[in-house]
Amino acid sequence: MSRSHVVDSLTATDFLHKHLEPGLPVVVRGTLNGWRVPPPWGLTWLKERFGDCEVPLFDTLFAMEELVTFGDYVDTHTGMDTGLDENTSIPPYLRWFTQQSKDQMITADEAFEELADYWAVPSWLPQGDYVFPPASGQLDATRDSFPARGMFVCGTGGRTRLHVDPWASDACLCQVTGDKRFIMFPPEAGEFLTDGNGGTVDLDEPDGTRFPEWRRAVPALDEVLSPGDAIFIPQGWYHTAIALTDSVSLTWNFTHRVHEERFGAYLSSGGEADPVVAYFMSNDERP
Ligand SMILES: O=C(O)CCC(=O)C(=O)O
Ligand SMILES: [Fe+2]
Repeated sequence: MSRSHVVDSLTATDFLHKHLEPGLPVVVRGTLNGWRVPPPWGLTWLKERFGDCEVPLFDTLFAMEELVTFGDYVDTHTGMDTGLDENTSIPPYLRWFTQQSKDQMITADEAFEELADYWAVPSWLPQGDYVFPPASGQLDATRDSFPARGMFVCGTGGRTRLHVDPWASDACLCQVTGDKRFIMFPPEAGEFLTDGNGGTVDLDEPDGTRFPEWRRAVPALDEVLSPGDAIFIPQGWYHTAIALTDSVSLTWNFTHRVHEERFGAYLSSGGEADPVVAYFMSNDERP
């Protein structure tokens, strides 16, 4: 496996030409260490701020299961300090998203407002020229809303099953607390990883009947993200993540102007009906 996708620093120009345009992932080590409150952010510190907030818990993909308080989640599902082994049960996953559809009741908007001064978007990401969310000026994920912008918290063993991100969009994930293993496959591996009916293999419990060739898919990236690291997840790449310790990440999705055509094709082939797309693309739905 080539490791050219792991770097210790990155310029905006290199990011644009070597990663964003061609759709190639990159892990940038330590790129968040200049934050006003540098990683790691302690779970106790977060609980002091947000302990009473109601937050949604999810399964290992994107199915919402229950609402609890942030404090209850931290008390119940983190701090075991057992280390990850085959006996570790899979805790639910706290995904606390800012507003991204008209009907969303629970949002992380106030929490993001409170944290806005404490962190910064990686310096290599574009500051403007986004087509999704649409904006004529600059956008900054610390202050502006993005699709799937959220704080992801999980105890050791928490995971996100293999998937491709929606909305024909790219994503950035900042690892704030703990270690998280990220495994990625290029879009071409879809031939082995999917069943042709919208199903993607669960690498933790692969169903060899539905996905007879899943073993032929070769990961192009298998890296542990530590506090201070960030990863770029290009559209179409299959990815799965597992928390090796209690973990906190900040993440959001976007489409830059260089992929305007791809996004246009997505919109005209039914994407416009997606509630998240509708929320961001129509002026009357957003505040
Ligand atoms: O950090 C994770 O658990 C996975 C993040 C991710 O892939 C997503 O939210 O789309
Ligand atoms: Fe994802």
